[in-house]
Amino acid sequence: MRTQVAIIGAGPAGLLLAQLLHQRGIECVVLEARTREYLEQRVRAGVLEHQSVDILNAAGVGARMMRDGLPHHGIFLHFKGENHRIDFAELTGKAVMIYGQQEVVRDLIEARLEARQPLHFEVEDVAVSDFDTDRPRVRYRVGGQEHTLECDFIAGCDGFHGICRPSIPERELTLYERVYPFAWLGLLAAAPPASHELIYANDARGFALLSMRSPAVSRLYLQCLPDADLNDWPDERVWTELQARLGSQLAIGPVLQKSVTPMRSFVVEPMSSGRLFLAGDAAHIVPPTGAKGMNLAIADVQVLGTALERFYKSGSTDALSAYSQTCLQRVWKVQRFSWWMTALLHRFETDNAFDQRRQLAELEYIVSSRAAAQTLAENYVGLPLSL
Ligand code: RFL
Ligand code: PHB
Repeated sequence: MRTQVAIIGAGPAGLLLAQLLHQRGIECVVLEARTREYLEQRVRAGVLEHQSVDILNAAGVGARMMRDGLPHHGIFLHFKGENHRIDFAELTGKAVMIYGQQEVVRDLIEARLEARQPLHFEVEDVAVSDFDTDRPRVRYRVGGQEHTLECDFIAGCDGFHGICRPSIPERELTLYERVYPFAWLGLLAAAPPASHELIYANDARGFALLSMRSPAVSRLYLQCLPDADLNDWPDERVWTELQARLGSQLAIGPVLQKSVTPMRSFVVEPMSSGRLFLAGDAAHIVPPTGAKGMNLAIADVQVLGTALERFYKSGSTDALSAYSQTCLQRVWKVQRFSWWMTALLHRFETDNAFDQRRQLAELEYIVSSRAAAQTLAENYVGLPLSL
């Protein structure tokens, strides 16, 4: 079997890349380890930067997002018992869109299957090789049958725990990593959100976040220990803790999903090796405080899609050679922002009273200085792709 681009992983990165290539008349095959049902149920990110919205619309998969997504023109920072609004519209002229990652994934899967383009689920033992030549190969198994796919390029969109990054010789890569001494306990609840915009809370008991998926479904997060056991967090305890940290009268409803997510910052350099290109979580992880993970995945494949288009149109490999450098410039700025939001809002076990006062002073500065608020706002709505 032959194709032009073999895409490993059907998360936002892999599926969007497939759609961008299909629009440009470039053939690809998508290989995914999980089932379609699993991908469409997996509750993860919820915030799309304004340019992610533009990219999804231009890719022709934005109709449901524009109908059901919630445009947000600001967020609240909550500290010392009060909410302070950061007005994105006024500070940047832009907005973000609340639309669940699994909805983005659902729209992309539907577009791919409707176009009758190859997307294989429950693929096993994927192995990539020969990407140091111009005939890379992907071996895999589906339903007990072995397959070999020959291609021009491989896109490693298989997430943080995928096989593509570890297939690159170790000596070629430099890893940058920071693991945080806390995690997020996430709750999806059938309860109307207590605020029409997100609330990010810095509280003496730890960070909390109120987000949402619709006017009837709340998405809530609590800072917890990295090894937190869900058995220690019955629903009632979670609600009590959320109320205390967010200082809002939350509407309580049935818990649809509860999970613990560890927090890390991670970057691999370079994001490519020969004809293998890494995109999304396969190349970098951010702590979720800045709401950037899915947006970085979208930005990466926008750059990769354009570079592949250039190659197939003109034979030029310039944009492909620059892919890693182009992405990393922006990735590091987004890493900085995600780290900064995390440091601003969480309690660190090494913090003393001085650090807590310093955090509060920074929050007070942000909500009282237009320059400081604008810095937060322009990063949150999303830095331009060319930065
Ligand atoms: P994904 O979504 O992990 O997709 C990778 C896919 O590859 C498959 N795979 C394989 N397939 C074949 N063979 C193999 N050997 C394979 N190994 C893996 C996997 O099954 C999977 O389907 O990576 P991608 O596409 O790079 O997308 C990245 C995003 O998923 C991630 O960054 C975000 O979810 C992070 N994130 C957030 N990002 C945002 O932009 N805004 C947010 O508000 C936000 N909130 C969050 C988040 C992540 C969270 N969790 C649970 C990690 C909130 C949370 C709680
Ligand atoms: C979410 O709605 O899941 C969400 C929102 C903002 C974040 C992280 C996650 O910073």
